[in-house]
Amino acid sequence: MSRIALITGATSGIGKATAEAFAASGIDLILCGRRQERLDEVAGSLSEKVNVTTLLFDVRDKGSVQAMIGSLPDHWKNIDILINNAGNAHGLGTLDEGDTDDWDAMIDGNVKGLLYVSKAVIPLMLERGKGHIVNISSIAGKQTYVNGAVYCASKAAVEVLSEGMRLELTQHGIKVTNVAPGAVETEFSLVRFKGDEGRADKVYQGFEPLQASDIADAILYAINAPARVTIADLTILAGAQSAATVIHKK
Ligand code: NDP
Ligand code: 8X3
Repeated sequence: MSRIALITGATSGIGKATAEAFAASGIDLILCGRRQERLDEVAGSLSEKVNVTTLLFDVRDKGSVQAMIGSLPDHWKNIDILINNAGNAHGLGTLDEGDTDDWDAMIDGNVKGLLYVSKAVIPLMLERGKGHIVNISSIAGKQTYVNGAVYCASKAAVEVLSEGMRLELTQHGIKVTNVAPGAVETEFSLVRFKGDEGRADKVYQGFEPLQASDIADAILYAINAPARVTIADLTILAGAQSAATVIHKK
């Protein structure tokens, strides 16, 4: 029987690439995001390979998270793999000049949203005595950088939550993997810089950034490890990157 994965943030970047990699491996998909058109597009192309369903919700809305995941038909509630990927950075600047709406978006989405989705899915895994949760953190969760305090704090929280989840869930047959990517060329910088394409493009110039498919490959490795192996933590940097903000550009 094929496995079922629920992926948040499946409309773009790492989440979308993970959906593609999972479909190629025969894993059925519950794709989540806030843009129905994008969800339909991804579902349309992947449903030729595997069974796909979509859920439209904002991870920050706990009522909607519970209601949408709760509304899945019984078969789809047999979630084997949860990819907690939805998230973004909003803005890059000092705390004194920071926009509190940006802080809310990062803390509410990257931290509380991940918790709300996990709270909806963990009981389903506990009932079955198996599962695998992959949390997408960041190198920013391990190394704080100038002007990134709130985003870095939100990802540091993901690192801690991965550890906390592993402590709680390993005894119940549920694995937890924390994935911390470096610079991946996605819509991440476009969102961070509020649609400023020039500024977003500049982030990835002068070196070869990671592609979303590189992270998807690592996730696939973690979820396909034998039962005796838990891949607890993966940090994946670009080839030219030696730390969060140290990138050797040409
Ligand atoms: P993208 O902007 O390309 O994708 C972000 C995804 O998250 C989209 O599918 C978006 O879907 C979804 N999303 C964002 N906010 C919400 C929300 N409130 N509710 C529901 N879905 C939401 O960026 P990436 O693919 O790069 O980002 C994916 C994850 O990887 C994030 O957690 C990010 O922090 C992390 N990361 C990214 C790195 C990078 O360099 N790109 C490096 C390290 C970590 P929609 O808009 O349809 O809701
Ligand atoms: C995204 C990578 O280092 O730009 O998490 O914050 S970074």
